[in-house]
Amino acid sequence: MAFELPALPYADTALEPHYSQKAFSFHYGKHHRAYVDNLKKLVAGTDLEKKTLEEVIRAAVGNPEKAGIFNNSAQVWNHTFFWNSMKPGGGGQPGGDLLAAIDQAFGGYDKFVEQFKAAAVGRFGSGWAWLVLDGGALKIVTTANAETPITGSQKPLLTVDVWEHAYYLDYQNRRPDFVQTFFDKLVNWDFAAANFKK
Ligand code: MN3
Repeated sequence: MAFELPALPYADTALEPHYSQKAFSFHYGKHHRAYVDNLKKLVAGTDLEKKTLEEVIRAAVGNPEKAGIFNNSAQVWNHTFFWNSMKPGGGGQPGGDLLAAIDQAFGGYDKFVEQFKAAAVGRFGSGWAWLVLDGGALKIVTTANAETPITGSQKPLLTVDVWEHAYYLDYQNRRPDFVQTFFDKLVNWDFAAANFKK
């Protein structure tokens, strides 16, 4: 398939002031676009060119000779998932079955946010923090660099990009403030709930 930069699911000004148009212009317009452009170049003329993005990620993971393909394809997927993990007017608690599952797994919504924040802040260097379903149980996990839960058996529901490039323009070095704002103002629980039901 042809790999393309997917459109943002909202205007690049829609998350102001919590995630700025300037941040999107770099993070989406330059970083995400570069992963797409690099991937296209790396698979051009190979048997991976006609595969889906998920197939490319799974074909390349763990293969040192395909590290560039893995890193760029997984970063394309992770960023698209991250944009969908936020929405204009987001923030606050989920409802229904997902809230009940969070209460059961983490001892309440506030405890969940504290644990997620601790995991996201504790990921040294570049990576991602995720809420996943793992064998029917909700878990908070982090991945390094481009790594993504979809190469294993975990099903991601939600992610926060904790690469410095994700928050530096709006939050400078304050990763904890970015993750707190994500849960207070940005998180798209409708997206997570849809993934939870799939
Ligand atoms: Mn990023």
